[in-house]
This record gives sequence, structure tokens and C-alpha cells, in this order.
Amino acid sequence: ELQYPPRLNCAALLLDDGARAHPERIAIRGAQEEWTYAQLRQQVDRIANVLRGPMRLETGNRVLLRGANSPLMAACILAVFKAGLIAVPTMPLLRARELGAIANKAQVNAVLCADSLCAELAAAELPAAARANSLTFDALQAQMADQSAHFDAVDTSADDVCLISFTSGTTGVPKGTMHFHRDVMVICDCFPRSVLQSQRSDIFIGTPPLAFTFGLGGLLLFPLRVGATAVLLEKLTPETLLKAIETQRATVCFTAPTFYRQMAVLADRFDLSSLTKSVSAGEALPLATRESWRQATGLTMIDGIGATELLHIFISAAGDKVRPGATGKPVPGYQACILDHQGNPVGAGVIGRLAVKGPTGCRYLADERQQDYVLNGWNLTGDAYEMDADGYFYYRSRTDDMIISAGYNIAGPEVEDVLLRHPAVAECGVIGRADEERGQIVEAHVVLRAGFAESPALTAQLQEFVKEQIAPYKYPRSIKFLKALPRTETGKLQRFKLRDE
Ligand code: 3SK
Repeated sequence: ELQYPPRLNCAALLLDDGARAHPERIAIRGAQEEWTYAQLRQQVDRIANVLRGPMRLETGNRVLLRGANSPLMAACILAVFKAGLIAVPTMPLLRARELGAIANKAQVNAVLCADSLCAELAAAELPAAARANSLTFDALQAQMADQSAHFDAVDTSADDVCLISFTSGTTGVPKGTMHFHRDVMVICDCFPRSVLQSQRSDIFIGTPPLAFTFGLGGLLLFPLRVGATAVLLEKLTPETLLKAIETQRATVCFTAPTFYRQMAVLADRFDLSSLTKSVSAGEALPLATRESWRQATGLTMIDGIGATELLHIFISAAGDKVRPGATGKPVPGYQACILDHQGNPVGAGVIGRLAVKGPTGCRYLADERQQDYVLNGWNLTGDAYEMDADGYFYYRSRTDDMIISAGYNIAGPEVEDVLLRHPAVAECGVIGRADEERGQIVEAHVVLRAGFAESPALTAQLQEFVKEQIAPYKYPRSIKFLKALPRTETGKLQRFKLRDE
């Protein structure tokens, strides 16, 4: 049972306690600098003093944050929490139009932006007050030098909003999800404790941006909660992440299946002996990827499904609790079930809509889609899942991704999993394409590995390969070759863009 005091400031709990208990432990390492818990607290306090001093922000004001993963970006987020303000982190790859839409929807009062990312922001339409109250990270650092390294956390309520996290989802229309100080603590005390079993000796590393709650939790909040070390690096590629795991002696890695797939091919060139846990989320994990990572590293991946609406992972499994093909079971604290189209629970072995209930949940900021997402207290994530008799949950597709071809229900990810086992295929996305005769046909969009070229012979080979491994009616009648797949800024495949082509 998770119990928190009614007055709670999550940054005070994560940071001040850590700085008191183990001031000399390394809290954060970046490409250039490394801060102990005591130093991190001082940095955060100086920023909080800038926010409440020269920037004149008041409790409940909203601060748009824009920066790649770095110690300073982490300190800005924590300072916003500690100062009783609301963080609106934005993904580094967003363009002016998207930034303007977020800034206006969230009615931001101020902006902190990394110098290298200012150009898009300059072109964005921001609320006038925010435009007038913007600081680059360089300007912020100059002001921090004049501020006290002590700031008393603002006395917030456990259910005051501290974070508005935006998701473009896979459909492209951004939604703001609001989270409380208590929610931040809840996610630190659920998945990392019961599934990941993180410890003070852990060194966390990975790719998801801090602006994505997968990264915010996995790469900042979870390590701080246990007194561990967070390594925050920007612009990681599969190769540089492997190198960083080796040099930092990282123990826990957070990234998405696409990265694991690419890292598996290169893994034998690096010493990954420090790594004990590899967490995969952000997208469904194909069995083929789980297997290739295990072959390359000996590690059993910890798969998980999370959602920006629920802040972090709510179904997962680790170690000997992993069942091949399943995402796992509800993380302790959460419940999950499968609903039919009328909203009634279905039994084991039936595909339906995943519904989740727990200590975090969806609160959209002024968005009528709230009523589609939450039904009788259950969060409908938009995923089609199936549960087995032992309570394991198996991902089948997004609810709108099920392909119906000549009366057969075909889950695109199942066909993707087969195609990914072919040596020519680096990435693929499978959709249903309207077809007069069959209603829909299965269409695969394939990115080839280096050394392979598209040809009618390769198309036929891929089609035969699928037919040999799963029911032949699932084979892709159409195959298109692309240079890259369209993905969201968090790495999720945008199937709607493949459909629109
Ligand atoms: O959106 C996701 O896929 C996700 C996964 C893990 C943790 C958090 C999120 C938002």
C-alpha cells in the first residue's frame, strides 16, 4: 500500500532526502560533468531561486522546458517541481508549429531552453508572457551564479499538478496529460521496486528523452529514489550507447526495441559485463528482438507497457517471471483486464481492449478525449491485448491496427515479428490497405539492411518466408521498401502515416 503525506513536494523528497543521506554519492553524470547528490541539490536550488526570484514565477505557473538529456536539463525539471511550478517538458525534435501548439495549450508562463535548440522556439508562436520570460541555458547559468545554493521547497499538496507531459500519440494530435507530485513518487515506488528491483549501486543509462515520461522515470526519478547514479547523454546511437555502457559500467539500460535490435548486431564488440537489466518499452517488443538480444548479451529483457497517460510502466515481468511472447503481468499496485466492444470483461484467450486501473491515471488537460480514455475508472490505452489463464498479458496490436482481410483477423505486429527474422529486414511496419476483394490486405513497409536491394525476387522471398512461419493468409500481399519508417519523437511507429501514403 503506497502512503504519502498530504503535503508533498516530490523534488524535496527525492533530492533533499538523498542529499542528506548520501551527499557524496554520484547522482548524475553527463558528457562533461558529474554531480554528487549534494551538488545536484545546490544546482537545483539555484535554479529554483532564479525561477522564483528574477523570473518572478508564482506557485502553479507553467514552465516550458526544452533540452536534450543532460544534468542541467534534469536539474531544471527538478527545480520547477521544487519551486511549486509545473514542468512542461518538450521533445528536442519538435518543430516550431508543435512547440507553439503545446505552449498555448499549456498556457506556459516561462521558458527555459538549451541554446542549441533555440532556433525552433524562436520561430514558434508562444504566449506573450512566456516569450518575455524566456531564458537560454547559458543565460540561466549566468543568473544561477548570483543565487543562493539553498531553496526551501514550496509546500505543495500531494495532489497539486507538477508535470504536464504531452503526447502526440501515434495519431499525431498532441494531448497534455497532468500528473501530481504524488504520481511522481508512485511511479518510483511501483515498477522500479517490484519488477526492476533497482538498488543504490545501480548506474542507469539509456536513450529516451527526459521529456518522455519513459525517460523521465527510467533515467532520472528512479535512480534518485534509491540513491543510484543517472547517466544522461544526448544524441546516442546504438554504437555510442554500447560504448557508454562499457565505459560507464552501466547496470540498467532503458531503451526501445528498435535500439536493442540494432545494438544486438554490434554487441560482441563491447564489454557489456556490467549490464544486469535491460528494459524495453515505448513499443511492442517482438519476440525476435528479445531472442537476438539474449543471444548477443545473455540478458533476459524486461519488457513493459507504459503510457504517458499513466506516467510509466504498468504491465511488465523480469527474470524467471518472463513468459515468451507476453509483456508480463500488472505491476503490483495496478490491475488490468480485457474488455469487449461493449465494455464487458472477456475471459482468457480472447483478444479485446486493454483496460488498466491503478494509483496513476489519465487526466487530460482540457481535452474531450478524456471520456474515450477513461471508462468507469478504467484507463483504455488503445492497445488490443489477450490474457492467458495465468494472468499474463499478450500484446496483439493497437486497437485500430487490427487488419481484417477476407474475414480473418490479422495482427500487424505478428507479421512484423516474422519479417524481422529475415536477414534482409532491418525494420518493418505492417498495416491493412483497403482492397475491393478482401476488404483489406496485409501491406508490409520494409527497411532493408545494408547490402540488400529491393527486387521482385526479394519481395517473393519475403512473402514465402512469412507463409512458411505463420498462417499463409497473413502473408503481406503488398510489400513496399522505404529508407526509414515514420516514427513519433518517442520512437513509436506511426502506422497512420504508412496508411496515408
Ligand atoms: O508510452 C510509452 O510507451 C511508455 C512506456 C513506458 C513508460 C512510459 C511510457 C509513456
